[in-house]
Amino acid sequence: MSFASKLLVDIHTHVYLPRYTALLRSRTSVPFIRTTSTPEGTPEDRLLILDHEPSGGRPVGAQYWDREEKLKFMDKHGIDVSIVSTANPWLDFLPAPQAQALAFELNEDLEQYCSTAPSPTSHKIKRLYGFGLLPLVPEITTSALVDIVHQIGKLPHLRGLIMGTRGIGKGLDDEALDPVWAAIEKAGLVVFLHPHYGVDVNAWGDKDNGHVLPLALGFPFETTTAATRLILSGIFDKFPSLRLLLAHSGGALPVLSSRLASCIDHDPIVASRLKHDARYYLGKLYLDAVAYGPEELGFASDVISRAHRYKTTSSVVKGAADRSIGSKRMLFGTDHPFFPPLSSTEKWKSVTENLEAIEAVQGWNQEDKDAVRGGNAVSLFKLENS
Ligand code: 5CU
Repeated sequence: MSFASKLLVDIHTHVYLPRYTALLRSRTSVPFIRTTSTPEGTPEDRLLILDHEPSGGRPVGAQYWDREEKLKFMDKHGIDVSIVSTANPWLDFLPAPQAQALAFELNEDLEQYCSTAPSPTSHKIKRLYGFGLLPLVPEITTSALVDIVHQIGKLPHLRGLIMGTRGIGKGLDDEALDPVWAAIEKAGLVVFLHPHYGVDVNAWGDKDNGHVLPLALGFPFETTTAATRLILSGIFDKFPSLRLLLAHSGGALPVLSSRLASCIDHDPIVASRLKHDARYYLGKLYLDAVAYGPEELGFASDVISRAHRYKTTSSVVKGAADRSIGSKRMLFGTDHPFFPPLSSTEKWKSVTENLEAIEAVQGWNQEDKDAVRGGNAVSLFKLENS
């Protein structure tokens, strides 16, 4: 058993870099950070990133921008390596020229954030790597996007890029993005697809449920829709080596993939568009293991395991799929610094729950669990090629 295959690697962990935080502080409309006062009169920073953020935003502090805090969090939870990404809403709200300039600067900043962190001297793998970002906003040119892909590809600690669901205004299945996907595939970068917009807090009802509905359901449904659009656009037929990692274990896509296949079969516009049954494409995906429960992780890995059977057939193949196959495409994450505990605890429940879930998946052996905790990330992000 190699040393690297035993590492704990967090692939879903965010930061607002200082340059981005300064931008949020300079704004007065969402997204922004404002300083208010607690009832006791202490100044408090609050973050508003969603349009209907409950209770005037949430408290925000050094956990969101200070690298020391990230490293302390990692130490506290035994996390060896983090692949850090800028948190939503990235550059979505900016005009194209500003988004383009800022993407370039933030990618350089993130490289610096990772490369200057103290790292173990005993082996090549560093403590911090990153996902860069693209200026995916309306009116940006394709060549500007491709230039930023090339920039990210050359920064040694950036191993992928994080992407929201809007594309340049017409979603991710917009053919104008084809040169961007081609450049990403060629550079061997992993795309981390992450939600921001969710569904309206008031969808189908009126009661105040805090942040629960947009986060628990809206976020994953947004990812489900965007990833499904990509599948329907034939992205994996056009770019078969593209590596797409979905946040929150792919949302509802695993449980809906057979229904998706059936709807495609019955739809005159789409039925002949794809080379394979829709379930085949689930096997091309990577999913984070941020699902908080062993049954959900086990189910998602079953769906991925099953996918290879659909390479040549579109009929249902009987018998249970081998869960281990799917485990090779699932990767531990924490969502830090989101989901802080409401009262002080030694460890964050959002971390321990995800680790316990991995440990408890029926049908995953020790090797599968180690792979999900870190081994898969070491291979996917080529962490041994430092
Ligand atoms: O709590 C939240 O709003 C979030 C968020 O915005 N982004 C994220 O990655 N996790 C939780």
